[in-house]
Amino acid sequence: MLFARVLFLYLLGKKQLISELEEINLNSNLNLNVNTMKANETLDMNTLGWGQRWEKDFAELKLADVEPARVVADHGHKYRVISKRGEGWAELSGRLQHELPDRSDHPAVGDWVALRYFSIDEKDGIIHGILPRSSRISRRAAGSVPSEQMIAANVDVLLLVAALNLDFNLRRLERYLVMAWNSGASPVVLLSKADLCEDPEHFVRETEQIAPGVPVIAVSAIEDLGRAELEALLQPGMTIALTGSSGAGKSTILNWLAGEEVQLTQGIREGDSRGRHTTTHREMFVLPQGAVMIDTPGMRELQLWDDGGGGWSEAFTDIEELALQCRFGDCRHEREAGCAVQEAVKSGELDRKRLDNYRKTERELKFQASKERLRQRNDRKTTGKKEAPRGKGEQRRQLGRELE
Ligand SMILES: Nc1nc2c(ncn2[C@@H]2O[C@H](COP(=O)(O)OP(=O)(O)OP(=O)(O)O)[C@@H](O)[C@H]2O)c(=O)[nH]1
Ligand SMILES: [Mg+2]
Ligand SMILES: [Zn+2]
Repeated sequence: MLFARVLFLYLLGKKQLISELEEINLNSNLNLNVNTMKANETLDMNTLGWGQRWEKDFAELKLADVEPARVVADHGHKYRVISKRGEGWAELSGRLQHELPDRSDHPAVGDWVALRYFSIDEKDGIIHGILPRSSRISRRAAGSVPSEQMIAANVDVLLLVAALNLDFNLRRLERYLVMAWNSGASPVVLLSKADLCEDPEHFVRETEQIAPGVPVIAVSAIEDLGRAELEALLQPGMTIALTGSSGAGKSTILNWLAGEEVQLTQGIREGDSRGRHTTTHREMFVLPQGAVMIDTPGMRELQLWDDGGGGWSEAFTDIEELALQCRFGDCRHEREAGCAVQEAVKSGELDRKRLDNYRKTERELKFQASKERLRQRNDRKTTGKKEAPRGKGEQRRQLGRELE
């Protein structure tokens, strides 16, 4: 009796899911011929970035009747996923919804999931497991309580796109670099629309100053500039994501590299060079060069998220290196004698605005971390749960150790 009831609810839920999904009626947005696949034909998951590093974690889920699938678009509670059968729709199992109260633990674009198909000839199904993430691109969600909003998962290289027009702003780029260093992905700065700029090399040098150890490439999709440097990053199996302000030219870069219009683009506003928020959700594409690329919507203002892993300070290694030469170990770089940081500001080696931004970021993230700790403590009081899992910074160090 109970079984019949469960089966009924399951079928009802499934029917509802499918009718809602049909309404959305999206085009296939992948550069893979998933729509022309013949019966019994299967996709090679390696083209989507699958490989040995995922197989072990997948086996450890110990789930029966599941196949690996990758989330390629996030439509709120429904996901577009690609598995060996091609592209389909998926929803998170009721059990996982219950076990994962934090929205940031729900599937995000780029995630590898364990998919159980509805039937032997369908591509749609239910997600019963999510593999641990190798990196997490995230920001702070809107709202007074600090919480994490996922932008993309399992990204190897994060392209920070900033246009060389009136909207160009080094301080904003610094914030994007903090996000990148917090994520576990390797950052690369793309200075886009180089055709609009008299001297792109000047901006490349300026950007290099605030992005120690990060490659900076000037590109123009219109004039096909910087293609070779960019294509060198597009190795098969790699996952690359685009982020940056609205109108920076992210989707244009994707189309340029894909060699066709896979993503919609739109003119920016006259006057302030701001974008119109054309891309509205994150989507993943396979490029002809073999890499997987994730396009994301531009953000109005980037609110940083930090889990306390401390990765963010890697965005300011120049200041941290200077600080090592301060006379006092606990120097706050204000008015202390023998402060190497203040000396560098005086000599012009370090821009004061960069030091200000470093301080501002530190304050912002410390404040956020203390609020987050308070929230976790309160949560533990009510749920009786143990300490939260390790932060990204620690995860990345762990990954580094494993690769050594
Ligand atoms: N001159 C010039 N214009 C460009 C270049 N790349 C993009 N654009 C223009 O910039 C505008 C915005 O481009 P999009 O690619 O839609 O920008 P986006 O970053 O995806 O914006 P959102 O989806 O809103 O986040 C469009 O009008 C593009 O034609 C370029 O290399 N040179
Ligand atoms: Mg876009
Ligand atoms: Zn100092």
